[in-house]
Amino acid sequence: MQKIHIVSNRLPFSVKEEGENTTLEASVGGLATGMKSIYKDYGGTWIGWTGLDSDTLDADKQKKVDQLFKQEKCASVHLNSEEIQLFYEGFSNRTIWPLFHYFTQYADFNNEDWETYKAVNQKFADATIDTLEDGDSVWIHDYQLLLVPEMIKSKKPNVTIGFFLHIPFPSYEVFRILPWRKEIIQGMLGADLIGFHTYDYERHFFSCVRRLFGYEISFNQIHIDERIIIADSFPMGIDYEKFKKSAQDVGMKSIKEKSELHKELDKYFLASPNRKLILSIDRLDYTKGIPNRLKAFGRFLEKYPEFRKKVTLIMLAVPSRDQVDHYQQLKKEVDELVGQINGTYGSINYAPIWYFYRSLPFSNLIELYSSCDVALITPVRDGMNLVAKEYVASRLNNTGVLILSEMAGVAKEMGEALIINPVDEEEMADSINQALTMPLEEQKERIKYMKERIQRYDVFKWAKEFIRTLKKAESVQNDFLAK
Ligand code: ADQ
Repeated sequence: MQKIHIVSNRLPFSVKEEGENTTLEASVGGLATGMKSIYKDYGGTWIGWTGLDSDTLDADKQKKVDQLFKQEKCASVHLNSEEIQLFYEGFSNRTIWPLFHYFTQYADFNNEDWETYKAVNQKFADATIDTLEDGDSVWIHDYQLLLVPEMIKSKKPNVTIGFFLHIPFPSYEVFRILPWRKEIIQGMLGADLIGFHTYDYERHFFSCVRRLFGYEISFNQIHIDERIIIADSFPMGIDYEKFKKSAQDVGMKSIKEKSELHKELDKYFLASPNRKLILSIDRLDYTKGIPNRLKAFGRFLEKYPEFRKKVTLIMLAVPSRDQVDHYQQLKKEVDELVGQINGTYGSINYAPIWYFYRSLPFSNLIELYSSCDVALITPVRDGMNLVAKEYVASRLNNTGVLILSEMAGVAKEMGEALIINPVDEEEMADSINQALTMPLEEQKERIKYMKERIQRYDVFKWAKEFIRTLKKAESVQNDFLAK
């Protein structure tokens, strides 16, 4: 049978240490959910980094970790502390991430980081090549591994390669800033199918290919000598049924079974029936537009004083990349803004913002999605944004309002949301007012349409559709060679 292997920066498990005991804990992220069905059904291997610093592991420990991953059909790639610093925190998160999200002023261009990025991409490619047989397919994920497609193709031309980018692909005027722009495009062009979340990212990619190399492009196919490469958009979905079912379970819980958080939410609403909750959930990342969102919420409380003491913003920020300076500065800015707004509009029994700087268990997330009247999702740039889809999927009776940034890939599929410009604080403040005063019938109408779309094109459909197009890319190539 033809196998399909998955390659991503991180494997879908984290290593957990409890005393002498080492175990693996499954990741619940969107990618892990979508890919698990694919790599199991097609008998492949998942190749990726363990998440550990190999300098801290002795030979026995490394062997043990490799064995645990092997039992799960995963092949581990080991990174030492220098590689983690220069490849992961450096080129991936200090160069590609800011540049591709249009934060050009945050992007570092450091030759040592680039050299390590190349060497680590080669490590991933070599680990993949070791597990491959002719006729197999490989699906490579995301911006940490942009060079891997070409590295595999040059050694294994008979393997069909798919690549999916989970972040935006920027316009040529931004992409051209990168000193290694040609190498990056060449790396990606090793794939037979290149996938993006939206048509805009695909269009930007084509324009870079055309302007940097002058290759012929017809419809969505790039022609390079004897090769045909397809690029297309595949908007990633969520496990819709899981969110729906979990929201139903939350609704059935007796008081005894409820979590502390849930009880607090009940108390909040009981205190006054007119109270409303707004939800904001992201990794603490400068692309997510958190300071603008907070300022807009402050402006809302200033402009619409009738909502003071009646509306609370629950803001969850998951700690992320806290070794990178820009993330440390952002944390400081967010802490100060929350303090300022709570200081200005709060009272003994009212805090305008409840701020959690931590990751929450899945069950708490569902409780929040089910309880909050408004979801405020306002990134300044975001490849897709799955939180918006998770919120809609969890609204059992179709009430609730989604306020969404036009800069998130997901906005392309969610025309019924209140779409805003994430740096326009005045517009955002007015949208919060509009959301809180929207008639129930209108809320239901809007959520219903979005829900239908999310249900139809869930994460499993997304993965299947990508694989189907990958097979098509293979036959288009074979037909071309046979002519
Ligand atoms: P992210 O930038 O991580 O992903 P997103 O798509 O919103 O962004 O996914 C975040 C995930 O983390 C969601 O599934 C959410 O439920 C979970 N999460 C958020 N806050 C949490 C908390 N406090 N506790 C626990 N879980 C929490 C990147 C790109 C996105 C793209 C995805 C998928 O930046 O644009 O949508 O990949 O391709």
